[in-house]
Amino acid sequence: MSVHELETLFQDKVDKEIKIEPKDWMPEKYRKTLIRQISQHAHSEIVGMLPEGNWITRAPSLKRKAALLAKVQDEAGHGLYLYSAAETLGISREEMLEQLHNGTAKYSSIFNYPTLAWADIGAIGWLVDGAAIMNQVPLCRTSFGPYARAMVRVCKEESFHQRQGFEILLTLSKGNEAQQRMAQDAINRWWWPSVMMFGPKDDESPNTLQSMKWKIKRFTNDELRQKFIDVCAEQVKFLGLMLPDADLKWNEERGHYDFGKINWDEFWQVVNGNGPCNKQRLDARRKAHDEGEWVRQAAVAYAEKKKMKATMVAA
Ligand code: BYC
Repeated sequence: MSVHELETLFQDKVDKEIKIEPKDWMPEKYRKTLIRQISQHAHSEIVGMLPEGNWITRAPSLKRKAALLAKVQDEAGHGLYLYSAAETLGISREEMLEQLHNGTAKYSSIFNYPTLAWADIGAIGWLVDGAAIMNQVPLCRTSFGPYARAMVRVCKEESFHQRQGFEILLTLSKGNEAQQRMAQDAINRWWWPSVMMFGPKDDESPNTLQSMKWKIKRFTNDELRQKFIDVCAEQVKFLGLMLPDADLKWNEERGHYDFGKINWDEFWQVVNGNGPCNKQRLDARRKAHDEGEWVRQAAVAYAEKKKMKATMVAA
């Protein structure tokens, strides 16, 4: 069969909602796009543990500490499922980690902002996990089987994360004046970076068109961003707090909220390594990787020992 015929067959499968599995024929660019997106997603989960991990020792109660610890552990699990899904496409975990550590692979811009107060943990849960769910629920129907299946469990856990964040902010919003101010300040700092998480506007997103055709993406960046803004504009009313956007206004005609200008210059600065915490985050990941070297060596040595014993028994 010619490549053209294979490509037609492939697209036909995608159009019929038949999942693509690792051993199926796929266009090289489809494989590359998925490796790029899934590994970026995995790195985001792993780097995403750092801003929240910062507050585990300082959570205000045992209950909050246990919930935060569980959430951060969930993120580690998500990273591992995603690395495994990417490995089925023919890239090794070592290669993906090398790309993260040498700065050639991206991870979500959002994790390059600092967590300055306890309320930031609430804002991350509500806004960052809220944005993640908005983006990830459609990924449960993405065309590549292992990615879609990994997303089902990830989304279940993310919805618990989102609720714990909202509940932290709700508690603070019912507290004293200082607590209310802390909650509002966290929302002010996390709102716009969360809106940017969905990626560049559609007319500046080089990958969207093809990814939609291959059903890797089910909605465009702008469609998901608008859904997120519509949901948050309503939810914030329950908190009695505000989103920091003077132009946020319901538009009857569009059936959506209008919103203010996004600072795309800030977004690209952060994506290109110049955000407030980019250096700190990468340094922390490299250090953890170096310090874990002995664990990897021990695991390999143990596996070899076990294999040798099994061969001796068989002989
Ligand atoms: N940050 O053509 P585009 C989570 C890059 S949630 C950095 O639209 P695409 C978590 C993009 O990679 C966060 N870079 O790309 C939550 C591309 O560059 P390259 C992770 C970004 O792929 C709570 C270029 O800009 N979620 O993990 O069609 C706690 C042009 O963009 C960003 C996912 O990764 C950004 N925000 O669409 C803990 C979800 N946005 O690669 C953890 C899966 C764009 O061409 N990923 N770029 O050099 C996706 O759905 C899509 O990859 C995106 C971007 C919507 C993010």
